[in-house]
Amino acid sequence: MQSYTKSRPRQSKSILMQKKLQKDSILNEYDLDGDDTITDEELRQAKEIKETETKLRKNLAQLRMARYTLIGMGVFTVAMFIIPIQRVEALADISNLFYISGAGIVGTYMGTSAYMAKNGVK
Ligand SMILES: [Ca+2]
Repeated sequence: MQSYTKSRPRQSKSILMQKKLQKDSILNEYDLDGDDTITDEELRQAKEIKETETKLRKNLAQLRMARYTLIGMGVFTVAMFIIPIQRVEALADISNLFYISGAGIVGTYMGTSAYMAKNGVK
């Protein structure tokens, strides 16, 4: 009983006391409506926003990868016309792998983006 009454005030104090943020806290961005109070709803919304931003960044990175792979394949193909024929023959095995892996990257990107557009980005 003694320990119960002893711990009770501490518990109610933590419920009643409002948490304060330091000035320019990194959590300020979660206060979406700017009323200096971070509600559970705002935290939930902020979480959704962060998740969406992460998805967009990921999509952008994949788009860049596919784009640069295509550009790289184009540059490689053009370079084949310029460099001497012995070197082209020496590079034949590598260039086959290069084209196959490049087409794989671009094809996978197009397939997944078409799939995600059909089923909603999740
Ligand atoms: Ca708020």
